[in-house]
Amino acid sequence: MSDFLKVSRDGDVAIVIIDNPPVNALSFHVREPLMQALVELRDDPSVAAIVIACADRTFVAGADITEFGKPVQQPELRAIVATLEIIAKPTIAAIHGTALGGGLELALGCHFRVTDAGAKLGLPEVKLGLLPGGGGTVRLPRLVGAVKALKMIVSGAPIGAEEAHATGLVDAVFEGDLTTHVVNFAREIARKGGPFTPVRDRDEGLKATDLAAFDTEAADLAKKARGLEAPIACAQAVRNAVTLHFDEALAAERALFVKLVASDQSRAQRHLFFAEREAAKIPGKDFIKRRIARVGVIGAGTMGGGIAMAFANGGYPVTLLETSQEALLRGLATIDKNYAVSVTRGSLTEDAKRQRLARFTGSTDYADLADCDLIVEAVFEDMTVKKEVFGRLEAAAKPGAILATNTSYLDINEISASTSRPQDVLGLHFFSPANVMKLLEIVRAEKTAPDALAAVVDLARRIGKVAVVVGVCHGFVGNRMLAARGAESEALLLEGATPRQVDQAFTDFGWPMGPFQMGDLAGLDIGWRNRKARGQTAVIADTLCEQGRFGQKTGRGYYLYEAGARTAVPDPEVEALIRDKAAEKGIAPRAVGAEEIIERTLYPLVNEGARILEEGIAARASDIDVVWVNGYGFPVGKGGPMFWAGLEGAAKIIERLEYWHQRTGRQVFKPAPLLKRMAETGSWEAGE
Ligand code: T1G
Repeated sequence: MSDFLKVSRDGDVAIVIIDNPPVNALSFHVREPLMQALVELRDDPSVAAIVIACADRTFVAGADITEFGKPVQQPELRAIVATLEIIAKPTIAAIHGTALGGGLELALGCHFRVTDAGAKLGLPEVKLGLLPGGGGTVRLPRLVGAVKALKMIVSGAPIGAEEAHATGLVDAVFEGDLTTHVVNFAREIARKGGPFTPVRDRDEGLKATDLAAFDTEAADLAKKARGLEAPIACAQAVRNAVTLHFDEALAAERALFVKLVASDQSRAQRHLFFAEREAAKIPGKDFIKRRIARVGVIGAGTMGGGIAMAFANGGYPVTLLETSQEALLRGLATIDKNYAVSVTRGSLTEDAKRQRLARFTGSTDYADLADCDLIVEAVFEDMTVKKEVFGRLEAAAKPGAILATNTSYLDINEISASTSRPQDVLGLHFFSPANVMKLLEIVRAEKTAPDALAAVVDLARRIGKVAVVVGVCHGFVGNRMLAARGAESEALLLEGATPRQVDQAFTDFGWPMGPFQMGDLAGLDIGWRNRKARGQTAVIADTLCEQGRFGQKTGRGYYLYEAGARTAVPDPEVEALIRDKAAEKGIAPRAVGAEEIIERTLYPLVNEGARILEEGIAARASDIDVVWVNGYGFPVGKGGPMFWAGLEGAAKIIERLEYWHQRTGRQVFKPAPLLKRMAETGSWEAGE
């Protein structure tokens, strides 16, 4: 047939095997021979049944995302599915690995779906700012019911083989060799004879849909969309499947798909899909990664405990070291409590909790780190303390062990230079809570060995983190840019904005929360300690901290929080404090609009990003987007600050930065040369 598709025969059973590495995406060069094969096998009287399977590690993981935004080449997936589902002889999809997006839609075009035990099935298009465009919104509800389909399609989360079988999505789950099982299954079905009902005609289940309950569920899900169009479109399309005739609902799905695929939001989310994968690639030749089988963590406080959990959750045995037995037991108790909360919430089974806790070994003796391949220190953020720890580490750690610091700000070159093995030293900057936050800034120090770097980049994927390699500077990529945004947020308060107004502008923009609510959640004392260590000040934030207003943890910060509550209530005392500080500085309050708030906080963010690229602290503009989306809640529908700059228009950003630079004289507003070049060329490439 073709390099990407083979047809084999087992007697009267024909097996169509798609072979398009790495994930059997339905690229044009697969679709064309697939359509041809189906037509030939349909018309071949010696063929009693047709099986669709895939080579290598997975069933079809979807349409080819790289083809979106380009002229569509025929045949499209929906034409292939329409041809497939009216074939009179039985058709069976044999699913291993993942059947995602167009891959599941292809399988829904078959009369039957069988899987192996490890298979995962889902329609994740919403994560690309899309909805299933190959009939998934109309066929899936016919098998699993409208509400289940709604949840699967709006969340984009895959389900396992057992659940797929239980919900009627698949007809059988086989242990062992799937091909043998599916051929026997096909032969048996063919022997029993048809007629075989296409999924499109199986709408009895749909008729029983409680539309009121459906709409309630859809409304709940819509609340979480935060300005994203795709989740709303997904819910509408599934509702159409219930209320409209099949072909009408299919046409409506198409119209929604065509609209979304051309949208800035989908372009932004597709950008992030590839950006996350690009970020894990270290430019230069392939290295033999150092082997990491056992991990050590020094410090069982909030960060240390979370980091240790991240490794244990990823299947790694962890040695957790503390200075005293008491501190160690406190740390282990917190870890146990965190797991217990997950069990209570149903996101973890009791058995999984036991397995994870069994991976922990507590110690107060550095000698117990001797068999660790990687050791991460998460002790107090002070250079003297860090150097003391690294001094003891390099004596205890075995040759070739990677020594990592979790510092958020300190100079890792200085730490590494304080050891005799700088080639083993790097930064692993986790974000709090480290067992939850996906982002991991991997900091390459001047002498970090490439094989050590490659090993931790690989390890990050294995523990479910999104890794970005960055250089050494104050605050690396994320916190350095945050400082640029933070300074302006405070200035806006002094000039007349309230914390609520600033935060509202951010949530309207698509952030989960604004800078002041985020500050209260993280704890204002962290920034305070850091400013003091650097001899910097922030008049309002410092004053709040001097008054013991550290945020949620003290029940008051920029906002008031009822005991144990997370709802931020504006506090007139804070607004009065801000007015007093402004008066002391001779600043007369004025009206500050949302547009100005976004300009003065996000344009400097982009500008600082450009400086970071100029200095080579980040290898790609897209790396900065991955940092901000996965570590700081930058809205996915905007693609990250550097991608958003393209949507917003670099020329406009420069014009407004120059305006504010003129008015304030502040350096954060002085346009970076690379930003100017971006305005001329339309891409960040020029400076990379
Ligand atoms: N199209 C093109 N390239 C893809 C791809 C896809 N669908 N999926 C993966 N790749 C590339 C990826 O960029 C990387 O490339 C390599 O394959 C390995 O991927 C009409 C509209 C399947 C779970 O959203 O979730 O169908 O970096 O590193 O960790 O309704 O890939 O090596 O050059 O991620 O083992 C819907 C997307 C599409 C699933 C495997 N499908 N893929 O994870 O490998 S839209 C998806 C994944 C659609 C229809 C619609 C994951 C994976 P490179 P990887 P992995």
